[in-house]
Amino acid sequence: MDDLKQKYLTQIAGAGDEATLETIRLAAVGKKGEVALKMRELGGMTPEERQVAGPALNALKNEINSALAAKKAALADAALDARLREEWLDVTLPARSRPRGTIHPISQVTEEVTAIFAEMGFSVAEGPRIDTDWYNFDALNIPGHHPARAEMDTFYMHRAEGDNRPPHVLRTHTSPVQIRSMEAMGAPMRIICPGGVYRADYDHTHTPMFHQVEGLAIDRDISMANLKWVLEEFVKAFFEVDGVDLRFRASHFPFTEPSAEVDIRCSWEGGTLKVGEGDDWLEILGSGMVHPKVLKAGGIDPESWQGFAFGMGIDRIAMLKYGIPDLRAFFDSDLRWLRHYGFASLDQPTLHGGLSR
Ligand code: 2NL
Repeated sequence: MDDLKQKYLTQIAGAGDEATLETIRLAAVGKKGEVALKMRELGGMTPEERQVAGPALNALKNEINSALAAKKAALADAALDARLREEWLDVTLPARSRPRGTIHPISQVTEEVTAIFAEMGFSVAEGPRIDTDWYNFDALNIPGHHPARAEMDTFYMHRAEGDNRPPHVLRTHTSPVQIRSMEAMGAPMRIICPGGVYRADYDHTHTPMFHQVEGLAIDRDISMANLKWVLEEFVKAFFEVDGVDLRFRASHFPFTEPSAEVDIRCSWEGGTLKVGEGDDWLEILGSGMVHPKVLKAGGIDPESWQGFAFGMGIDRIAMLKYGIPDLRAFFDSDLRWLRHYGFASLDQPTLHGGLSR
């Protein structure tokens, strides 16, 4: 029995894998293994012999079984250690050697405009791109017969027959967000609303989706003087110049009274724009005092509160500031164009750190 024990414990110790271990197990303690054969011999023994041999064989069987289990566990441990040594990944390594994407000029300019107005106490408001014709038109004092409401300028959402909900449109400006903000915040308030807007128009200078930023300040005793100062600060900061002349030209919008279009002094020497010098004028935005009817539509009492508002095209001021010649390229998703006109992804525009660098 000692020979048997020695033989199998040595074999188990030397086994290099689970298959070998299984072969040893069958030969030693399997149904037809050597220990089973020995057990069969118990029948031919005297009771005295059996009393010694029986427990000894059982002990042998147990010892071999525990040696097998211990070896099996040791082999599994070794296999896991080997895998852990082989299969590793340094998660602290950068996934790519450098960022491949760039910030689109529209995103960059939106961030720049936001940073400038944030410094003057304006927060950013957002709203749905699909809105009712009441928020997009009626609340802004744009009557039913106004040409801007005509089918050709506005994308109307399809309505199934019998649908009684109010007509919905793709917003043609961000003004509906300002009406919703008036309802939600009440006076006083200072917000800008940047975002995509839609008009059914497509040629060299128009795309059916483009971007606008509108601003709205409501308080007691707000006047055109406040508007003028805010816009002057904005233009200087945005074009990164120390001084600029603004020209307010009387104009007309249904939602402001009085209304003014704003030009900035500039020169186009050698085809590049210089803001703040020269004898040319460049129109960059529309503005005015919020029409009393519009304040009322937003739930604000025009007897107690006044406001100024303005709107400008983000795509247009991006083209002017960064010398981008073709509007339609903005929406082509051409990687070469994006690498050329895009901005580094980790530089946040701030007034103190520099807007564009
Ligand atoms: C332009 C002119 C403008 C506004 C937008 C506005 C919004 C509310 C009330 C009053 Cl809720 N006004 N927005 C005012 C004047 C001009 O945009 O040329 N945009 C590109």
